[in-house]
Amino acid sequence: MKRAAALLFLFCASLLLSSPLEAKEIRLRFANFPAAATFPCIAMERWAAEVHKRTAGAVRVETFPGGTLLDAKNMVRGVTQGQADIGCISLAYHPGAYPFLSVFELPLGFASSEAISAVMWDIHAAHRPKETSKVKVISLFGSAPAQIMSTKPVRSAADLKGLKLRAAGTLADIAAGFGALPESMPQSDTPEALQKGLVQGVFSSFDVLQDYNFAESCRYGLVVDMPVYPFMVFMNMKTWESLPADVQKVVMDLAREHSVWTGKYVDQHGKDATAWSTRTYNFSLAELSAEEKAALRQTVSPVIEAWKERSESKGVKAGALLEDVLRAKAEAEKE
Ligand code: DTR
Repeated sequence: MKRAAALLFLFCASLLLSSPLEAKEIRLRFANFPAAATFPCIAMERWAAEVHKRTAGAVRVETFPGGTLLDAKNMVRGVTQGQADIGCISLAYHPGAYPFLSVFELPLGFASSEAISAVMWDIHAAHRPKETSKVKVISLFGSAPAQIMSTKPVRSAADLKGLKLRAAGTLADIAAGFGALPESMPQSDTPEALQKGLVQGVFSSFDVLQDYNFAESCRYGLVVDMPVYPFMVFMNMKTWESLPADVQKVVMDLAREHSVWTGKYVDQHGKDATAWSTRTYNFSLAELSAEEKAALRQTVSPVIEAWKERSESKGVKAGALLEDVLRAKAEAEKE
């Protein structure tokens, strides 16, 4: 009997010894709305690979691009209700929901996504606004500055008047500000709108020329260097709290670095996509002079006052926030 008990004990011990540290694999479901080739999804795949690597395989991230798990409209509700552990949104699709973070939709003259993505992370980390308190923010980045892509020749600010443009959020107000006719819709609805002639162009960053093949219909482009579209990647709070401390550390150590990585990627990819469009579809690109860009920004500056009123009515110290952002911008653009 004693012998049997000893053998049973040794067997159990060997079992325990062989795998006590191999904790059960953590599986995270990451939902995203645009097509897999687009920069928000390229960033998602990079984040998944980095987390898997940096946790020595303890965490496996399943990615769901193209709205295959949650689309743009249902992303926030779906993640907070646990249909996915992680989600990505373009803040411009949620007017009024982010009175603090929508400061990054304003015409503040950021020249690159790399710079604004660093500033977005630092300002959010410093202020920790109420609007994101129910989720865990794990990355913040911008698209590259928005430009004009058009089915009609556009070479000057005057050519923008009366142009039916796809846009979203404050960028739609800005398009109206320079006399265009904005049609607000998620990026994923734009291909159909172009095909049906509902819009004559797109007001977004140039990466979509290639990633959504918009260059096939939009053979003309105008560099206006208007604001970026800000994005937020966030985790369900229960999922976050369920993660072991060492995994939480990996995620937060990655956060700012990955936000800037995404900015660098989309800045370069926009340039590559423009070159690809010229090679593939003889895409014709014009650019406003620095003076014309400044004049256009002045024309649309009333959106800043309108934002201040809206955000102050929701408890945001808008003036102080704007000063902080412009100070951080000057620092970031020095780097
Ligand atoms: N147009 C903006 C931002 C944006 C730029 N590139 C992509 C690619 C996929 C989705 C969105 C974007 C927007 O609609 O958010």
